[in-house]
Amino acid sequence: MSVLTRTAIRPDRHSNAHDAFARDVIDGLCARQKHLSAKYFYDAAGSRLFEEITRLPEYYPTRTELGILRARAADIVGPVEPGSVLVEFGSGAATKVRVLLGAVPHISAYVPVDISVDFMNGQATRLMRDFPRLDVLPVAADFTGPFELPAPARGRPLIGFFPGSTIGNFEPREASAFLRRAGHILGPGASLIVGADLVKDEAVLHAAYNDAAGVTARFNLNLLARINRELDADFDLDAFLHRAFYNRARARIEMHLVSLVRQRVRVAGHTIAFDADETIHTENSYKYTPVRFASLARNTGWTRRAMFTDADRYFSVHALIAK
Ligand code: SAH
Ligand code: AVI
Repeated sequence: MSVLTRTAIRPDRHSNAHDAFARDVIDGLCARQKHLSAKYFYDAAGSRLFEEITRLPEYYPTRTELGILRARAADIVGPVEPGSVLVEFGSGAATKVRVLLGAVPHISAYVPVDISVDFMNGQATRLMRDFPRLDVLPVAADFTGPFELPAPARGRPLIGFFPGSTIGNFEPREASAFLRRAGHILGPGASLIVGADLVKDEAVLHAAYNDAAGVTARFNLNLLARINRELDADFDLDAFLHRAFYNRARARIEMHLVSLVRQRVRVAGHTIAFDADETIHTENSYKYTPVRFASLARNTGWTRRAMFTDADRYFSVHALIAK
């Protein structure tokens, strides 16, 4: 099969994905507390900015989870039948999967699933070059809804992989819905490896989302730039400020964009009014305790086989099996 036939198809301006984006943005900006879904951070520019975030000294989750995977890959994946397929939800730069593939030779196919289609296709091409015997079968999908696995992956033993604490970007009820949906997609007998960031010292959390180089601020503001690019909007990026803080009562980092002045913005034919200091809530990043994550898994059709953490207990990797 050629590389081209293996890359996922990208939605265009007339697609359902574009219409859903426009609808969600207008609905969110018309709400009393203005909000935008964090899944829209990830156009090609947003994916590149997220990769920059993962290399920041303050952003401990990526290097900590990578450390856990490097130290314990074979134990984390557990027993693997020959011909097994690894399905990664929100594959991004597909860095962590390389550690699993290096340690577990029986995996014969990899299905990256991502909403950021161009970025995913680029990473899939690199992976095919580096692992020539691996079947790479990208799926362009929004995993908050149903989607199908590619035909060659069906009927084979499946291992789900959901690293990065992307699960933390869901509301608790969305996290439950996701874990149930993953159970249906992967089917009986499947296993699922989930990375979840842990509750910790507030100063460490605060710094991770307020880096000195301002990359997280650029990542947050790129959402407005994306809306300008794709929805004929006229956000002035200099009139909004990045704000991130830890909400202890809800055990989550909240990211907002603060309007510096009273202003009006045109978005897809609508006029949106902002007061000075009014915010758009753009992301939650929930932090778990090991106990709370175990109970989430148990209530959504999974049993925890094992949990792995680092020495500081900053991050957790959970190996789940379908009940
Ligand atoms: N797994 C990688 C990347 C995590 S960043 C890692 O651990 O480093 C989150 C990834 O999930 C991004 O690549 C983003 O494009 C993707 N993503 C976010 N919301 C999504 C959604 N609703 N459906 C599919 N992919 C999504
Ligand atoms: C992808 N996700 C788990 C990241 C997080 O930490 O919540 C996204 C991010 N937002 C700001 N920095 C990184």
